[in-house]
Amino acid sequence: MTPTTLDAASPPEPDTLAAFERDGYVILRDAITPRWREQAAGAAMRLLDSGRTAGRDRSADGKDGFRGIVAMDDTFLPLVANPAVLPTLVALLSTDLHLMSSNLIHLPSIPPGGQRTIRIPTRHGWHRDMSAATRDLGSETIPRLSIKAAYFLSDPAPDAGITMFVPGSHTRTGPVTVPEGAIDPPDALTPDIGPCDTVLFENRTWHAGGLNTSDHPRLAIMMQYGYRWLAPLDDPAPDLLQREELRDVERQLLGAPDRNPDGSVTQEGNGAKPLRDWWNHLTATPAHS
Ligand SMILES: O=C(O)CCC(=O)C(=O)O
Repeated sequence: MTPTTLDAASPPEPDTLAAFERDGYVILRDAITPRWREQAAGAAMRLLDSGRTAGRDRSADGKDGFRGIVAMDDTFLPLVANPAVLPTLVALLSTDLHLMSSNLIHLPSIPPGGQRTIRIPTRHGWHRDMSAATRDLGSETIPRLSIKAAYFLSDPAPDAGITMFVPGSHTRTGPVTVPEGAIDPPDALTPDIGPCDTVLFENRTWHAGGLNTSDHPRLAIMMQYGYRWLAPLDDPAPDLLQREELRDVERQLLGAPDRNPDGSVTQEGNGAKPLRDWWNHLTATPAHS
């Protein structure tokens, strides 16, 4: 059964971790409830229908969305420390984590015969995340730095434009090859996910938003977690951190710095104590790194 609280969480299955290590992505089944998903879809549409410009992320081919949604509507807050996902993230990265971005993406459906400007052979859209880090460190040596948990709030039908992946591409050093005239590498696939599942993938895994021809917009949330020493991508939300009802683990993930309760500076890395304590309570297995 899906754990609903951090205290009820269990360590990840070895098969889950092995699949991620092999493929660079893995599906976690039933990571959210149908009820929460419905509420989140409503909250997402309210944001998209609003005139809000702060954090707005509009891009090519009618894509719309926001970065930093956990600070925009409390409906999204339970995703921050989702007990169905957090153990796998910690096992694959470490306890020294924070949330780098909470990103809502609205991908419209392409009408039959509609002209596209992305997902065409000259602009196929396949990429790795963290392109600046990859540029600085080099594509041969860039390590796993972050993992995204992708949730889909609209029907994840095969024609809905669910995020596609090239399995195993996280350990390749060169770019993926898209045959001339095509828009996908031959080994690309769309994960077989259900409405309440999430798919985790890392910064090195080659991926692209699929083609949405379903006649309905595709609504996705990408929660990106990375090491605390990496800069967040969302606007700072200092008010959120002050919320009394937050648990320490959530506060860490939302960016609490290395400080003592009185505000004085503590040793570098001490800000990861909440996740460290939680993990040590969960399992005797050391977290990654
Ligand atoms: O919209 C999608 O499915 C892909 C999003 C994406 O490429 C990303 O979050 O890096």
